[in-house]
Amino acid sequence: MTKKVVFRADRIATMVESDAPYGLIENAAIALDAGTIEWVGKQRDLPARFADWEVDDFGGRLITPALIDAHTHVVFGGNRAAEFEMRLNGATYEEVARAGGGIVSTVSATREASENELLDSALPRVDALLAEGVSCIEVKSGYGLDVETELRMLRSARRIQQHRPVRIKTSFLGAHAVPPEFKDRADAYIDEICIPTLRAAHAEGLVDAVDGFCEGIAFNTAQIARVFDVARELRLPVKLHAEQLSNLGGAKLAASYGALSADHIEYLDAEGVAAMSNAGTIAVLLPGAFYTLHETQMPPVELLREQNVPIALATDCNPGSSPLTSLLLTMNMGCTLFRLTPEEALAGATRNAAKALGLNDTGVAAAGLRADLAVWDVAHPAELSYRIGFNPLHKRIFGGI
Ligand code: DI6
Ligand code: FE
Repeated sequence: MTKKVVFRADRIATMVESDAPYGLIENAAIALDAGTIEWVGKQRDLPARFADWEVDDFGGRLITPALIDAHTHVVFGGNRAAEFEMRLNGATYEEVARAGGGIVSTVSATREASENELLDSALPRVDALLAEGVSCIEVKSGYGLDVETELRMLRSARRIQQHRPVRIKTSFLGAHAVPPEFKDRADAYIDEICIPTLRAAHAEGLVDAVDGFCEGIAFNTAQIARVFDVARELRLPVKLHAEQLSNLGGAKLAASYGALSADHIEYLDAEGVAAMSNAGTIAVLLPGAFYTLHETQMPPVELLREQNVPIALATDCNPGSSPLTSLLLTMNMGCTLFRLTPEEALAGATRNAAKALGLNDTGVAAAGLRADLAVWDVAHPAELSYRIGFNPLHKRIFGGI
């Protein structure tokens, strides 16, 4: 049951773009009614109409918008710990592949899993995110690579919100990898499986956005464009895994479709940044994959700043390149690995993460928006990015409760 309540705290980092760093308000109050923020400001300015509302005083704690994880693959079968161990015991890439490792092993495990099994195995990962104040998670398909399994992944993802107080946004990622049965026939896979599956998933109302993996080991820009043409026909927004391992011009292609985001982008060049800037495409940086893959090419953070491309940060939680379920650690990695400021890191996990999902009702603490908040046992918002592997969440507020 939602209720009318006024929270007080020494500080609210509203993350509203303003002259104040973090949109910070000291000696702050925030009024919530039926899951919506009614008012935010200084305690001494609280309008009289809130005077008789119940008050929750959080004292020296900090309130922020709830966090948003804008790029995950939390629904998948099995895990890849065995190949992680094999590699660290000296096995070569080929030996790992011959032992059935790599993305193909996750595809087999996902195909074998029922809808309930996929849901059950995703929930602990979701719980880890929620425990750090996350209110909204984007979840991709892409480990089925056949009609039935792609649909099953999306159905499982949508069902998460029946089991946990969280908002789920689903992205169709049929163009994630070429499945073994289509080896060397990527075009046929796009035409015979990926596009018909997208149409079926959309007809079932399972798709919020269409994603792809544009890379030498996945799909080229012409193949991605064929999928994006269908997305456009279905009036679905697009986003793209682009320039993760090389520069194929994926971000530029995505921008030409007005993409919500281009993600990874370590190898993005100035032309790609300019295209994203013109299209209003968000840069989603994924330091967990950078870390896991020992990547050394840094995303072009300075160019993104110069061209006013908003930067989001996400876990990329997946069994291969980023088995990461901490958005706070992701923020720390964004600062330490990519040299983001703590303010940029928090904006990346709130305001800009919302933009990367096309959501304008969340991501900042402002009147009229959803009452999704996090209350932290910290005095200053920089502490959220500064600590490594420590969770200072005091309370998560989802829809006002
Ligand atoms: N980029 C990645 O790093 C992952 N997917 C993607 O599009 C890899 C996924 C995996 O190895 O399971
Ligand atoms: Fe990803």
